[in-house]
Amino acid sequence: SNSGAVEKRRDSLASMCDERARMLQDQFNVSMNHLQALAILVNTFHHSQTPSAITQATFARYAERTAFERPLTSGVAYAVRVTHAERDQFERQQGWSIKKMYSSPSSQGPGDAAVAEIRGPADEYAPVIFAQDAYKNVISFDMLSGADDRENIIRARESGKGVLTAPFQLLNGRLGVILTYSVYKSEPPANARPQERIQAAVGYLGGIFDIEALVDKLLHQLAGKQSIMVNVYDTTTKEKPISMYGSNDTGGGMYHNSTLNSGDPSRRHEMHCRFMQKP
Ligand code: WA2
Repeated sequence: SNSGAVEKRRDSLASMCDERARMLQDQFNVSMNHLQALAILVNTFHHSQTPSAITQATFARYAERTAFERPLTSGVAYAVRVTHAERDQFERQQGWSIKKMYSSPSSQGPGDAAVAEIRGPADEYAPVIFAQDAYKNVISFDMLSGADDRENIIRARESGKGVLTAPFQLLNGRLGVILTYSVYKSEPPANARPQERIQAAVGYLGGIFDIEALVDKLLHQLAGKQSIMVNVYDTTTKEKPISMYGSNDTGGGMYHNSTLNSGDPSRRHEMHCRFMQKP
């Protein structure tokens, strides 16, 4: 019967969409676990040894050689916590000064320019000191000076968990999301209070997810990719979904919604799939 055919088509769309969502989620999980291991590596070889056993060159080489372990990331970067009192000495040691991320106040959103005026010097900074080669242009930029990075760092260090930004425009002009793990001087107990975690934080490891390029690559590995159209959204704000992948999710007809779990409970994501051709 005709309704039987529709049913069959709906089932096939659902299973293709769920398969893609599961694959994306698995690759995201794998990438996330490896970022956490990299945060431990930085703790062990940078913060627990004097002098540090990591330089930009060794970090970049290690990150490049283990990139296959983080299939959805296009790079990693490490920002270190520097207090205002430590700033001068830190800058002398590095041979560069800490820079603000966006020179134009308009990119910080309306109203912030005036706030920045009266705020004066920040009480702490998070300049990037190590980065995978593709992102070495972000070295010396204060990650607390950009709204999305700042919020992520603050959530990461008080939770001790991996946290994710909404999609936003990166310094290189591309759309991305950042996954951040805080690095602690010594690992706080599992039941530590946020205040104890904040105090113990010494730096922040970030994985850069270039969603557009990497989801595309992933989906191309699947058979039948020509037959369905995939869109991925950040639906944290239900009324204002942010497109992360895909275009023109329009037209009526049948579609399937597969949920994605990023492991960050304060963010929601969905995958929407449609057939390219009408039956
Ligand atoms: N990394 C690369 N490009 C960016 C960026 C970023 N953040 N923000 C804007 N453009 C070191 O969470 C800590 C990386 C931030 C991590």
